[in-house]
Amino acid sequence: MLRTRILTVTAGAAALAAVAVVPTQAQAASGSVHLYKIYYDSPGTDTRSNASLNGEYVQIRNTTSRAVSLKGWTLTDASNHRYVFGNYTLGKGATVTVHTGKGRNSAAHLYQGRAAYVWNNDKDTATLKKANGSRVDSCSYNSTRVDYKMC
Ligand SMILES: [Ca+2]
Ligand SMILES: [Ca+2]
Repeated sequence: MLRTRILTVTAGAAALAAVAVVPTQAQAASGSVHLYKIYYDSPGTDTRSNASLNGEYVQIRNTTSRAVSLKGWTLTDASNHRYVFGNYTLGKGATVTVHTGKGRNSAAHLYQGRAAYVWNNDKDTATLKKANGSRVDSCSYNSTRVDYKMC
């Protein structure tokens, strides 16, 4: 009776240890906050209207298993136009669209509030950095044949 109980406890401990190890490996292996898409040539003629400016955007995706605060992070282009994230948290598995023009920020949409385009229609580089300046990701394109880039 006692022997059986000890064996059961041992098996249980081994199972717990296995459970404890697996999520750690999964976190390390999968998931990041990264640039997902740049829509650099907004649809139609580039009139600089707010709607056209907002048709130009960058998407950032969080494939980690936890929400990540982007407060103080920066998104810059090749000529150092800089967008600084405010008090914003990107949920786990979520994607945020950072539009060039003006608008009301929400969980899924942020607005740089600009009156001019940022992402060149031919070539450019988007760089995402943490508040401390360390680079998180960058994404370059060099084509006028398509209007967007999947990073
Ligand atoms: Ca256009
Ligand atoms: Ca640019």
